[in-house]
Amino acid sequence: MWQFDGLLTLIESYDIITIFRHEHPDCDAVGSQFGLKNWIKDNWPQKKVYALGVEYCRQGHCWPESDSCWNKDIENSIAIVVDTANFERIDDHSCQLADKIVKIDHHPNLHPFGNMQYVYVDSASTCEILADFFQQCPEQVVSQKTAEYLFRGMLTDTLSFRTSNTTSHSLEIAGWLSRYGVRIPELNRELFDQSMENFKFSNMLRNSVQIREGRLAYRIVSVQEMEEWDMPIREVKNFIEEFGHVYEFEIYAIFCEKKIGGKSYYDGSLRSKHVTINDIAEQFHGGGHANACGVKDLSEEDLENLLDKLYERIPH
Ligand SMILES: [Mn+2]
Repeated sequence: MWQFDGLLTLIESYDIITIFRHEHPDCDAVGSQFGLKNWIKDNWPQKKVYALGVEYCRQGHCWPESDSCWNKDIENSIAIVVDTANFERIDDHSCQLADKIVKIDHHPNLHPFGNMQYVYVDSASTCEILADFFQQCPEQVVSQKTAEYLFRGMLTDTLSFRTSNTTSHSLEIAGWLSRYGVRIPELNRELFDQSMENFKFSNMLRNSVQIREGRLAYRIVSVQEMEEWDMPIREVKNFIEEFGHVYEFEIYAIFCEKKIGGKSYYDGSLRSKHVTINDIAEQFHGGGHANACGVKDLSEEDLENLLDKLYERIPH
């Protein structure tokens, strides 16, 4: 159980609450945003609550549209920023206009910001932290809608409770949320079923994956392939889990080519089953969680270096 000293009082004392999330939002970012918005609206219907941000989430069909509001409203609001490790990553920097900023997150707190912070890195998702907070507010109601928003974020950030940071607490919280009528099979299908086009693209990736000594699997996707398949970089990266279910692969990665001034550079997503790799990612303009992180702007030489370092990290 985590500490939320002052958070409830803070929410109660503001008439306007703005909720921000990170750019390229995933379902944990949007789920915690709408879960919090809905919970506040259910319990204090007179408050104005805005879920802000301009970019779309990949599973856009699961979520309401973002709100928009006047700067005047932001100025009078408390801004709650969810699932966002550093200030630069916030989708919409107008949060700095707010009277106070609160950070609620589960990423390593390397770049603290805000007047108050509730950062719990042992949580598998930000939605798990919020659910824990709601559980500690017995006076307030939790609707099915709120529970389902949070459940979606938990499901996606833990890949259906399969990641190494899934704990008994994650499952207890999920169990507690499911009491409020979470439609478990429907949510899973909605989040994880794919289109036929994506099915074909993933087959192509699987068939052409590169494997080093059976332990490190990766695929470099060229600009030309992304054009042919009409797949932007941020979508391609989501296919990394296609390599995540092979006994032999300890580390797996996907890299996307981009052309800058006629030269090729690469952005990548990295995953490992057990070994820590985020310290390696940090050497290549990246970072993230111990077993799930990213790198960017790699030259071809950087890419080779990175692959060597990742391979060396695997116990043989
Ligand atoms: Mn998250």
